Amino acid sequence: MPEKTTVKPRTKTKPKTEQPKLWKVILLNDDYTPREFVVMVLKAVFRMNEEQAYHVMMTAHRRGACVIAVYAKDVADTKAKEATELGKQHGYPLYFTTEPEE
Ligand code: TYC
Repeated sequence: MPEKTTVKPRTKTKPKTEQPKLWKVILLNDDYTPREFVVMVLKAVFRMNEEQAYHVMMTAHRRGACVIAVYAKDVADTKAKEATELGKQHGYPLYFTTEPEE
C-alpha cells in the first residue's frame, strides 16, 4: 500500500513584495535660463552626454516640459532639488519637479 501523504495547509501567507513606484523627474521650461546652462545642469546632475542633454533641453523648450529620467522616490527628489538649486545659485528660475509613474 502506498503511503498516504497529507498536505498540510499553509498557515502563513507569503507577503507579496510589490515593487516600489518609480518617480519621474520633469524639467520645466522658462524664458530666462540660458540653454547652455540647462545643458550643463543635465550633464552634471543626470549624467547625460552633450547630445542627450541638448535633446532634452530642446524638448522642454519647445513643449514646456520634458521627462528626464525615472528613479526611486528619494533619488528623484534629491536630484530634482539639487538641479533646481544649481539654477537658483546662478539666479535662474530653472525648475525640476517629480511625479509618480503610473
Ligand atoms: N527657454 C529657455 C531659453 O530660451 C531655455 C530653456 C530650455 C530653459 C529648457 C529651461 O527647461 C528649460 N533661454
